[in-house]
Amino acid sequence: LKVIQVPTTPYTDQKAGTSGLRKKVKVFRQPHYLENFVQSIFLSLTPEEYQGKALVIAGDGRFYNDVAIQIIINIAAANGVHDIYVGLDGIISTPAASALIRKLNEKNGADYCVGGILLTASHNPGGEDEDFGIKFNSKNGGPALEHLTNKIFEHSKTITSYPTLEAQVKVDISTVGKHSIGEGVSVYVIDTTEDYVELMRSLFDFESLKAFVNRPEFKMLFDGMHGASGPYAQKIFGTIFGLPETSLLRCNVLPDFGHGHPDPNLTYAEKLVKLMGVFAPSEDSPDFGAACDGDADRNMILGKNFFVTPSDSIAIIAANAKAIPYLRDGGVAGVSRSMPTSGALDRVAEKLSLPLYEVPTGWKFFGNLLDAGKITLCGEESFGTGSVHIREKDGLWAVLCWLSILAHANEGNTSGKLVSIQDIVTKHWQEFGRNYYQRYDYENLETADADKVFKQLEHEMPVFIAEGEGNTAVNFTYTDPVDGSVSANQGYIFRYGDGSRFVFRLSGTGSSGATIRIYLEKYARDGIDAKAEDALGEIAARALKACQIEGLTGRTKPTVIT
Ligand code: VG1
Ligand code: CO
Repeated sequence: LKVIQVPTTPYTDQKAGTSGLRKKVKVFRQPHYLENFVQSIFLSLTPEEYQGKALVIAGDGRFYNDVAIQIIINIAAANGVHDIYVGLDGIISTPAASALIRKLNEKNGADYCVGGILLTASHNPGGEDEDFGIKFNSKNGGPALEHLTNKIFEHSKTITSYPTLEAQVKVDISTVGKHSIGEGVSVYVIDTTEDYVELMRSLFDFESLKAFVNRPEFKMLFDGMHGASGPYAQKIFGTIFGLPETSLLRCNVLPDFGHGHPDPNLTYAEKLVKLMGVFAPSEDSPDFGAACDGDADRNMILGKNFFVTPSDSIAIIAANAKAIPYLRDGGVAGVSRSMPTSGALDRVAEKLSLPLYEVPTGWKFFGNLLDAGKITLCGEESFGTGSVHIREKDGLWAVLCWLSILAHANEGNTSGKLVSIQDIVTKHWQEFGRNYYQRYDYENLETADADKVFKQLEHEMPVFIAEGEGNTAVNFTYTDPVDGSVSANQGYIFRYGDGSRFVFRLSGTGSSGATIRIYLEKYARDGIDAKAEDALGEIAARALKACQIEGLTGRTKPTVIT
């Protein structure tokens, strides 16, 4: 294989956000833009880590995936990577990629697979005029830690050339099998649904779940949002559980997600939300509904006429671990949530005497805790839930957890009326109290306006502190208990004496402008039946006053409320 060095000039904007580099497709199409970033990944590793080793290239199926995969195959081979794993048609969901990296290293020795390059912009829209994304996951299957993403950024600013194959190869990724590209270098095109299904089968009781979902009084809907979860969902819910095709919505992967915004929330999964009767209750609504995002790591859980907040979801999974076979058998060592995620999980941890860790936003921060065995379950308010089985959040895993909890709650129930998702959540609130919760997103603001909002918040901190006994206001800094690394500037927390709070953060996943997120939370031991927006009314008003967002940005209301 003859390798050539291609001269290039650096870009200055390749700094990873919360989860990799996300930009418009047209940005990635600039000369050498993708190549520079990919080579910067290699430059940030030592040659011993990848030469003669394996690399996974995953993708969520979005526009430009196919082109990018071929470019990366050529650069990886030129860098001396020996075995390259690519998904059939280029598709490997983010959780399946994490699982694959881990499995390759379990099977072939821990240093076999250096990690994976994941081509995804997750829940961001796809298509020629929309977003593309790329991130590196390390050999534990988890997103690269900050010291590594910082290194990649540094290299991207100084890169002068990258290697690639003189005779560019183009691998047929539509056929499963081993494609030799010369001198022992191979591209393995694999269908990862098999491996992923086997992993799920090892965690859950598929037999009892199958029996449960086929009960005549039970009806469920799954919405793949035309993202990467589709093929996996079809296999588990369709082929194995035998659900009818009418239960599986949008499970075909489309490069533009059918012009949709593949983010499973109350705004963007609008059709499912309607069918489930969340805003217009009906006796005929199905019993269970779920959706995943573009790369299948996020999940939304719905019951009959009911929405489960992600913050409650992780708390309830933790509280019901006995309903989930591998958690029942293996136990739960500890739990973790991202800072803006509600304290519902804290209540469970307290009651069950489990260690609880509060980390900054972004799944990478759970990695060390999971690797060190300090936690078993973790979650984020942004529809992310996961466990120690991989190092990414896992949408379908969360759906299987909830089906297990439902099945368990209905064991021996022959009344003809199922214990519902709402019953389970209500019972949880009765036992632990309720953390009312809402998130306001102000998307795509002018960056300068967003800066003004944060300046204003700094002025407001002492005002808020003086306002009430026990009030605090801080800019969140995290020290990783495993490696001692410090991450500063992770969001402004305004906390009342009773633990209620509002939090401000700048999003790190957008591809243009700035997005401000406001997180509102109020804990109620009793009085659990209010509407979230009512219970949070006062806190919302105080938060809006604190940030003056309307005056400073001209926005009269959030783009999305979840
Ligand atoms: C958002 C969420 C965060 C999540 C991240 C990646 O980040 O808030 O909780 O980990 O997306 O999720 P930000 O910086 O925009 O708030 V995904 O499914 O896009 O990988
Ligand atoms: Co995602």
